[in-house]
Amino acid sequence: MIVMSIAGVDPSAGAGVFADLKTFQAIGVYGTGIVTALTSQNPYKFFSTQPVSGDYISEEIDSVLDAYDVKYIKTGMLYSPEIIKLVSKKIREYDLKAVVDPVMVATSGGDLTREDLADALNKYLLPKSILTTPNISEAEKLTDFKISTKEDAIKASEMIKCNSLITGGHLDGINTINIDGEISIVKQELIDTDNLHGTGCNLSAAITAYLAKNNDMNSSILKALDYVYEGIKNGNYGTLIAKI
Ligand code: PXL
Repeated sequence: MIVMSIAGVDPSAGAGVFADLKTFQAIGVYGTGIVTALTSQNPYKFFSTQPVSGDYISEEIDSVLDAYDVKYIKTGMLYSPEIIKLVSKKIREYDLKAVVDPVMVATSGGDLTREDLADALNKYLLPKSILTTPNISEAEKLTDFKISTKEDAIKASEMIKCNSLITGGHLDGINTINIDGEISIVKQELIDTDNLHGTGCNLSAAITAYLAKNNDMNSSILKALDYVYEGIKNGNYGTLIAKI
């Protein structure tokens, strides 16, 4: 089973395409990686971003899909509304099932985008996607609605334009899942750590890998939450041997 990540490169490989490939490997699917932008950063400091042109991203996607039969993809850092539009077009063209990590700013505060991407995500990408995995602040940006409680998260999930997992790292570990309008809550104990770089990337990559291994949406989400949780506990999700 071949999957694809469309995202930026973090050379320290905790986040971005390199991290996604490690997670794909750990869960046992073959990963391909489309680079939307280079960044120079490490888990503690963000230096700069060098975006790839839309035309070239398009060529990267075509070159892989010309040879490989890919059904499930994930998207991460898409950098600009132009790239969001282009990726939405490719999803339609190749009939891809996309899990969207609606990356807008880095945990480290780095410049992953120059513009407000929420409008473009809502207009072009989310309506064509099978799942999005915002954290609380991303969910707030997508819905223009402040989330302080579990009830708020549920309301926000009802406003988001596709199925969603709103992650609860900033809401007492309360993860809110909305699949076809059906809500479920999964609470995880918060782990006291400052090593959370790339957790969002690895979560959406893990969901994509589990889906590709024929798990349904709900069990893919539950297994991926578990995978990332174990990774945070061990301080290294990239090399974790997945529970499959
Ligand atoms: O986790 C958000 C993210 C996504 N993509 C890239 C990143 C980061 C955070 O640092 O570097 C490339």
